[in-house]
Amino acid sequence: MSDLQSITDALIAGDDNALTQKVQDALDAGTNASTILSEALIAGMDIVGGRMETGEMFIPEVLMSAMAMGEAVAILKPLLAEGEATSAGKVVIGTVKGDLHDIGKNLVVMMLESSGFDVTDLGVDVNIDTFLTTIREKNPDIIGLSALLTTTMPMMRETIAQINASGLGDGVKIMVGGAPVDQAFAREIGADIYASDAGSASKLAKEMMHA
Ligand code: B1M
Repeated sequence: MSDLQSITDALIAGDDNALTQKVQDALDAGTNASTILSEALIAGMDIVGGRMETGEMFIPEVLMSAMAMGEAVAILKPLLAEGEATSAGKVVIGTVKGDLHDIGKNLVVMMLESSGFDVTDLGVDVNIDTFLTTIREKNPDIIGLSALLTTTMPMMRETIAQINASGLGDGVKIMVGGAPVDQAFAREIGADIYASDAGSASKLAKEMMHA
């Protein structure tokens, strides 16, 4: 069995000890950190999602996979980071109210930080007032909103509307992402940037800062 396949299997099994060991073994054998992330871990979470949909996996099992994924990503993080010294800009980011998914958002945070952004991560289930207060406090260049559920996409729209109504949106770029979000929806709700994955999120954020 290939290194990557055995990593995917340990992720699906939610076996954090086996997973972290296999990730370390693959790194020691010379496998690239971003290959492990995209081809074994993110690919594995897609399989978990499919099994969740068909009822082959239940929430506690999905949660174990998610927690194991977090531990594996922590091992890869320093290797994926470019570690730029100066701040590329300030970002306030969170998963919108009603939504508890944070694996993808955490990857976006990791990529932004490794590109030199100063990131304030508000976590999950972030209500609109928390966004508004933090924007006032931090004066960010970019606000990031993540949503993984079709049922929380309207909260993304509402959050942007309230940011704009408060006047705090002036001069700030809003970036959105998450599996059910696409470019058309982003445009419709008034977001400035849509990013389909963590890599393009940091690339587009950098481009936006130099625009
Ligand atoms: Co949830 N869940 N979940 N879940 N879950 C999905 C999203 C689902 C598609 C599974 C399925 O049915 N196939 C489905 C949504 C269906 C829909 O809305 N149409 C679903 C459901 C239904 C639910 C519950 C309602 C289940 C229930 O209770 N009956 C419940 C909701 C809880 C809530 O949020 N209120 C629920 C709960 C959970 C867990 C808690 C068990 C767990 C989350 C743990 C955690 O995040 N800490 C969980 C998980 C793990 C998933 C799946 C399996 C994996 C999500 C994930 O981490 N993917 C997911 C199925 C799937 O996506 N295949 C599913 C890997 C991650 C790297 O990708 O998050 O897409 P992703 O992030 C990418 C991009 O989207 C992008 O970059 C990231 C990295 O490349 N991106 C951004 C994300 N945010 C961005 C922000 C940006 C830019 C890019 O700018 C700011």
